[in-house]
Amino acid sequence: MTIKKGRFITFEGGEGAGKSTQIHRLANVLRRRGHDVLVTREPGGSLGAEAVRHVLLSGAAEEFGVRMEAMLFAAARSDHIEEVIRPAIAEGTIVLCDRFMDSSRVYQGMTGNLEPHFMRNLERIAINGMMPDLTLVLDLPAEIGMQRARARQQKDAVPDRFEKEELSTHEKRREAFLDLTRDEPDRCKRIDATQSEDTVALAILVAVEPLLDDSDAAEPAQSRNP
Ligand code: Z5A
Repeated sequence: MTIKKGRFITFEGGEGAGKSTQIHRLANVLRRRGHDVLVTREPGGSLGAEAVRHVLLSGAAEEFGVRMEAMLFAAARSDHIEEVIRPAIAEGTIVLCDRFMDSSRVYQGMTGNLEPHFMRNLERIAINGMMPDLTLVLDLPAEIGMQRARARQQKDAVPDRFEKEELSTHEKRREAFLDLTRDEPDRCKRIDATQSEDTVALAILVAVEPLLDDSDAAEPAQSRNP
């Protein structure tokens, strides 16, 4: 009997970078190839974490400070991992997650100015060994990402806790995500997200392929178009 290997792939980047779009495209390709795929997101992805998501994105926790927000993101992450991600991976599922620990490193650690040792300890406790096999950093100028996100929004939608921040803050985050691709090149791959959706999808598939063991899949590939 072969043991199917689960995989854990995370998508990171600024707002409007195309993470949700590309996760769903990749999930469709992998499912057509016969893989079990779970699409999930942070903050959220489990019952407990979805409850915390609302507290964080509505801005209800903002007045209690960035340290409190960081701990709430970590609590949500821990619940998400233990309730959803770890069990799925143990069953051989490919888990695709829209944001994960690198968002905490960038949003709370870097632009939130929290101390590195505090962030490292929080991350270690929250992820409890569940490191992504691959992290795809969708990179584009913050201004383009904001424009895309605004164009998608309903006319009277209110920007969330993080969307309303200054463009310069979003640009700093872009740089921090790029630093990750330089610091951890084996895990974190930069994807040029200014390109067309089809081109980005292809670049993502090229980055993911080495991780796949298609002998794990239930049936042969039917299509290679992402
Ligand atoms: N956060 C944090 O601070 N700490 C943490 O630990 C975690 C998160 C986990 C969650 O926001 C917020 O929480 C996030 C960071 C913080 N805040 N911000 N900002 P969210 O879940 O509500 O949203 P998001 O993660 O920022 O994603 P998004 O804004 O929804 O964008 P996206 O998923 O990357 O993009 P999209 O929805 O796929 O695409 C946006 C639009 O662009 C859409 O109309 C697409 O059709 C279009 N699009 C997509 N690709 C292309 C290309 N290639 N060309 C042209 N147009 C495109």
